[in-house]
Amino acid sequence: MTIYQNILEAKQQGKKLLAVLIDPEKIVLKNIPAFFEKVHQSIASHIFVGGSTDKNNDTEKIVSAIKKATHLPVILFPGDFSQITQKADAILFLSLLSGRNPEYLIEQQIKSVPFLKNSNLEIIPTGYILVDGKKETATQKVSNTKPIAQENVELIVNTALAGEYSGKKLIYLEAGSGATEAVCQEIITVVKQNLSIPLIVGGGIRSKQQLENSFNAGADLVVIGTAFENDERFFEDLRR
Ligand code: 1GP
Repeated sequence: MTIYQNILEAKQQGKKLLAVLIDPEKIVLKNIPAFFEKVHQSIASHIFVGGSTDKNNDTEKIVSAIKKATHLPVILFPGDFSQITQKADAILFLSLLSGRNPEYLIEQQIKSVPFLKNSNLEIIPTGYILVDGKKETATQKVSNTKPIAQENVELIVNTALAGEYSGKKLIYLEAGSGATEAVCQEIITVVKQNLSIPLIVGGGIRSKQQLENSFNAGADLVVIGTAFENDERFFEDLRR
């Protein structure tokens, strides 16, 4: 079964998924085995790897070490095509639908083709929607795009549906890494009501309560990075 089929099945069964986001610029290689001991005691089901930038080109090295440390699916969440490595299991093939920068709507995707066309990576077309998390995030700066205001619910819903109608297999609602305000429950609920494909939510989720709120509002998969980077004891709150 593919990783995507697994996500679809979980959605159908109402089983909620949690991805731990690892930023190759922020994790120390030698700490990976100990980090994963904690991951494995938690409800984490997926590992996302990526960041807005990877200045030292560490992604491949980090992904290789992660693959040795875990059997959880490892999915690339790349800031640009240079972060693609064959060592992962799958890639979120992202289009930044909230922005109007062709570089992140189609250029980066074209540049990634030589790395993908002969690879074994499972490619998962994903509509990526940045909403305002009340903090200028790295995604915003790097992509030179504006997030959608959380008040503009209709635009967020229509953007998500435009993604689904264009054939995206996932929609990722993103408040931005380290966001002050996570995506609010109302938005998650309305997007979920309109969407048929699985919904990912991330950015600024720091507590078990916030995680549960996002799940209850309709997120099929939640992504958390910063809260684990700041304090690995957070894994203990999320024991399986
Ligand atoms: C960022 O959605 C992810 O792309 C996770 O955000 O780092 O704020 O958890 P945090």
